[in-house]
Amino acid sequence: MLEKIESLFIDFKEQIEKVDKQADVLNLKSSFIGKKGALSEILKSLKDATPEQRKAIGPKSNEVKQEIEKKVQAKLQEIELKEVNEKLSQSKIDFSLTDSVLDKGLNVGGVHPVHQMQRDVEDIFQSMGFEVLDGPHIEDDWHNFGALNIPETHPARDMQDTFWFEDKKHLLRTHTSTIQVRGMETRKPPFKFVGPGKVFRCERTDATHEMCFHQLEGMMVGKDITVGNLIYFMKTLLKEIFKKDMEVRLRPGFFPFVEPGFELDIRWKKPKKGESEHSGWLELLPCGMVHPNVLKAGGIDPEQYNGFAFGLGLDRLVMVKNAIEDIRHLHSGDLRFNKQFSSY
Ligand code: FA5
Repeated sequence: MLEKIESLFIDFKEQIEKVDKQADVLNLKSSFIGKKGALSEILKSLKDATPEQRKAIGPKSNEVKQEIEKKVQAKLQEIELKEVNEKLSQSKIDFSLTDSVLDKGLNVGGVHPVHQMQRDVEDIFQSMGFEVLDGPHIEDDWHNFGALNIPETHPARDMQDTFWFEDKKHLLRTHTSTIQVRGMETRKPPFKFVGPGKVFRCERTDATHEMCFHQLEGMMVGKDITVGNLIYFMKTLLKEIFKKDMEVRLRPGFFPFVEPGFELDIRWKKPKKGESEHSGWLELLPCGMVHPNVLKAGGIDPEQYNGFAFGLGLDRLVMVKNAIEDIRHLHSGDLRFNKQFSSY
């Protein structure tokens, strides 16, 4: 039997050299190692072999099977490469275009600075063990408000001017805190995740406010989590982004979904002569300890678990990092602005 397996392999090697179509390779594979292939036929007489022979035949047939798999994969890749090269040789794309040609005025696309910032922040949190979650732009009342301890008549609904749909039940999410709710619904503690994305508010634009901007939500739930943990992650984030210690201040902040709640501001511009010491701060990163009602709404027992949450303004982070005076430049679509960023 051993000899039969060896000669089967030699036979396979000869035949695979002769095929040059994907379908033929796959047919050849199944005729040799498929369920009804030649190898299975040989192995049918394994029952008549002595225990000694079986000890040798088992590993040998596995080895041959693996070798055949490898050769099949290599052949399939070879055929695919040949096909791609043939297509390329007939295409009209000029692959000899060099950087110097591009310098002469051809426009190349690039990653938008806000998107680049989102990727950088995601990388930082992933390196600290956070998952990255997504959520829909169109939300219902429960995920945007109700589950976040903001019932229908609560005045906090007015803090974020909302674009409602005509049915008055759906809306464009006003914050990424919706991702908190969806994350809690699908996970069991302990967990930690971030959720970036676009958010929408029906508000007047100015140098620091857009109607459509980007946030990145973060949440960590487990046992005995403290404000100390929250501050550690916030400090690490800012240090990684700015590569230096930034001047920040933490002040009490009210959000119905956290208790206690904080506002983390970052020094943005130097105050000019005569300005108050509070000018030059930019509200960047509200955060706090998750309110027990929010945990309950997410199906988590607040007697056993607690956690922190934060909602970072990504556009504002890009502004501080690049000394951009007006947020409206970011989404103006003005290429003269976009081209100043290295990836363009
Ligand atoms: C919120 O949206 C809360 N959901 C954040 C939060 C999450 C708090 C978890 C506590 C726990 P706020 O409305 O302050 O909070 O927005 C968060 C950040 O988004 C702000 O600090 C700011 O950086 C940014 N931001 C808010 N409004 C705008 C706007 N109109 N244009 C650009 N950035 C904005």
